[in-house]
Amino acid sequence: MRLFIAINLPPDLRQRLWEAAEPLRTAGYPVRWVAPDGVHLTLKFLGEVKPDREPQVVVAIGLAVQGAKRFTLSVGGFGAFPSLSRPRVVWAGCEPVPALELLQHRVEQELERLGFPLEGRAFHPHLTLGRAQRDARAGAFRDLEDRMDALTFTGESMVESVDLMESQLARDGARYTRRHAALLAG
Ligand code: 2AM
Repeated sequence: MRLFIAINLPPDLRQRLWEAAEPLRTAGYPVRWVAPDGVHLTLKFLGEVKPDREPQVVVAIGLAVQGAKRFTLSVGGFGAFPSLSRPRVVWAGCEPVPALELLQHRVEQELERLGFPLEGRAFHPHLTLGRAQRDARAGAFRDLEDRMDALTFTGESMVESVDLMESQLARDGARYTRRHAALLAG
């Protein structure tokens, strides 16, 4: 099973974000857009995991969140990785507040104990809105930055759990299912 650890947002916030990003979708960029219910903040991608290891992963997430309190996640700003001119991922930003960075760090630490390699890259908390097609031509995104600058969106949500998610790859994009929720303290 293909697993990752994520923070999920409430449906109304995802919907508002989807609506705010509409000018990007209608601009005709060569991007596969993520449906609103597929938008999440990935803390750690685990990849293919044997089903009998899932209980260990659940325990590790429990240890990672131990003592962590609920916190407010702020969403705002749009961008792209690795660059706005040749994007692979188009995203909405999340404010890298200390509670979020600490949580991500602890998830990394606990999962490393189980043999999942540490992420080599810095943590840039984001919500993936779309993924560029591999064969997108140079120049296809010329006005992306201007279009993003014209968007105004801010949203806040109380983070109440860290979730173990399963990703099932399908022809029309990935389907995500929540397999476990590790609750943060109130
Ligand atoms: P992304 O949003 O930055 O693309 C489920 O596939 C989640 O895991 C996605 O949100 C994706 O992050 C992340 N993900 C997928 N493949 C990954 C990989 N090889 N390394 C790191 N994260 C990955």
